[in-house]
Amino acid sequence: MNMILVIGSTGQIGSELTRKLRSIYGNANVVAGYIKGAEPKGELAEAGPMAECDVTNPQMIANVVKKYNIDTIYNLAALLSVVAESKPRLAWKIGIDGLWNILEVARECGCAVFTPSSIGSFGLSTPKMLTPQDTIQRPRTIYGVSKVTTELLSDYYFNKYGVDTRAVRYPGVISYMTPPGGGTTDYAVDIYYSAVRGEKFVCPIKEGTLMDMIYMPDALKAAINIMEADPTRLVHRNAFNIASLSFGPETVFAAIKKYKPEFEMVYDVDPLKQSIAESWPDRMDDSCARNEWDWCPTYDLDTMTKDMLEKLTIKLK
Ligand code: AKB
Repeated sequence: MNMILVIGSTGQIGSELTRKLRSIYGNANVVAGYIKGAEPKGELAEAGPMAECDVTNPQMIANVVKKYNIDTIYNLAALLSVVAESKPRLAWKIGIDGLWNILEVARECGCAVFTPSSIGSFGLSTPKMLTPQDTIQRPRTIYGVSKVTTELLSDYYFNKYGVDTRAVRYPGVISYMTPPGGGTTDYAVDIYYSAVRGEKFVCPIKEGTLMDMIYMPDALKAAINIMEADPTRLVHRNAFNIASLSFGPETVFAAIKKYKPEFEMVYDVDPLKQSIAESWPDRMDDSCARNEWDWCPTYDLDTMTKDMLEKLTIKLK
């Protein structure tokens, strides 16, 4: 029987992952971990257990894990790339000191741990097209530095202590439920909101700037499938490239225009976001994930666009 703790359960990925895990493993078996000021509300709070679980407080993590007999931790606590640049110490404190606290509890209590990495773990010296699984990782953002460290620390705990750590490198995640906060790829979510609101979209990323993206249902599927994968097949662990979509602003704009012919977009490039975007891959090679745990995304740009527009139209009514 799985008993799961989602740390960061009210964030962009955490809120939807908690719901999905509850639908698979049962409401009572998934604890929504949160920090003060970001408490779960509505169905997330009512459907299953919830517990304050601040990654910077090791005793609090240990108490929650012991109280609920947790065997699997999904650690989604992190600052995204743009906001981390303005709060580098906090980004490190949450991303790395927090992960260390979780891994220590996992070592003591025998938990498996999922801590996502990102396309942000790559840098300018990484091959941009079909970025290999094992390649140069010299990012210049604090977000990237902390993601590479996340990967290494997670591997360290697996190799040294046998903690069952596994992860994926997330592309920009697109969803209609909880908005992302402070990422470089946020424009790919914001553009859908503008389209549904009937507003002109002001794009902060230059035409022709490719980045990997993924629709939320596929992002959730990746997190769950990697944790359920047969460990004897895993050559890699922290963290797998997962590719799904790769596009620049003009391509997602054209995909939306097919359903919203009146939609307009102009560019007003944000220098920080643009420089981060240019340091990330155009498209990752995800063949290791496909070979080692049968990764296969479901959505393409058109099916995602149709779904995003339909769901956001209902949500924003
Ligand atoms: C960000 O833009 O910071 C994130 C990411 C790609 O990791 N969405």
